[in-house]
Amino acid sequence: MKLGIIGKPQSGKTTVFNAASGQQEAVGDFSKATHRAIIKVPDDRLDKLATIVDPKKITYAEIEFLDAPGFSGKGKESTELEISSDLRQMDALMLVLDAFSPDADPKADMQDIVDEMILADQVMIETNIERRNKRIKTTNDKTTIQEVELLKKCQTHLEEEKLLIDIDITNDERKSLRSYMFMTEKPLLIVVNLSEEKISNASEYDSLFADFISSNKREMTSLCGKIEMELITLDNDDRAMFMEELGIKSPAVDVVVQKSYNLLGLISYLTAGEPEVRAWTIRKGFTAQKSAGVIHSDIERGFIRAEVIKYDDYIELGSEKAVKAAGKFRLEGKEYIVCDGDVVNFRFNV
Ligand SMILES: Nc1nc2c(ncn2[C@@H]2O[C@H](COP(=O)(O)OP(=O)(O)O)[C@@H](O)[C@H]2O)c(=O)[nH]1
Ligand SMILES: [Mg+2]
Repeated sequence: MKLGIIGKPQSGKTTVFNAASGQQEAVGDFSKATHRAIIKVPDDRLDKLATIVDPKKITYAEIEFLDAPGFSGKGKESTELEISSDLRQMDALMLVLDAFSPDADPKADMQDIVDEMILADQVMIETNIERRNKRIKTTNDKTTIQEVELLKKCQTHLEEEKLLIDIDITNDERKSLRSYMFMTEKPLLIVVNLSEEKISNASEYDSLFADFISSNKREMTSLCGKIEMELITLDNDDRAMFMEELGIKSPAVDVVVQKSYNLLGLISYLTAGEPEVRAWTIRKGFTAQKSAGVIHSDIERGFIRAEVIKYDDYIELGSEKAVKAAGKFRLEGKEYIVCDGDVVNFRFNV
């Protein structure tokens, strides 16, 4: 899964990127550099399982982060849209808002970025309608006519300053929109970037964005990017001490990653063997057979049964043997819907 970081210039995008990735890209500069990183999804369930299984290695789920410039932050006044095509490839967006400067106005900044996303989609639609109309003139192709109708529907929706996430269309129509990679069709995580002083009353921002995130596929969280960036450079002991001093329970970056995961409807199931304890990313609602395919298509094809232990049972009882003795070891068929945190072993035959 790919997450794109967007926001006004100087809102803390690269700071948050560094905090999440542990990279040390220059902050506070106006260069239009693009940064990429693969980030491990923190998951202490893997660490706990590892204490039981003692594996050779632990493999976390991964997310790709892209810190890409392109938004002017000028909202409707934007004249040149320079939104990088890389951003269009993202599965979800994280919008970083400046709430640390003395004259910060995160709500207004959010509106500006949303306006810019709407503008970008409008431009994309206009170009495509034009191109298709030309084709219709020569071919009178029926599918193309339908496509234009759908694009016009989107156009009207955007003119009302609404995001395409919320447009009321059929699933098939939504599928046919996918290839345009519209900016306003992506799930959006708002990240309010607080100053060091405001970190203790972060909740005051919750109400500010409550309305915006009440629709589906939108989430918010707040953090202090600057502190988070320092946290990630510390070793575990120092980090724990620093966090206690600041009254932070878990690094906010973990929350960011978790929330992006939820936004996309992603969950993980776990495998726990001696060679490796590992998290596997699936979509909510995947059957056991489909989930097996994430490991290898052979396991999906030759699926026989899934041996499933609930994570909590595994930890509480302390071993596979004890789980079996307690009658909590389950054999599930291919239609079983895998849950977040299921510890699974697939039986298969190829
Ligand atoms: N006080 C404070 N300053 C921050 C915070 N996050 C970023 N900054 C500062 O804001 C400036 C811009 O940050 P940067 O990450 O480069 O923003 P970008 O242009 O969006 O990538 C830098 O001088 C940062 O040190 C924060 O949480 N608190
Ligand atoms: Mg930057």
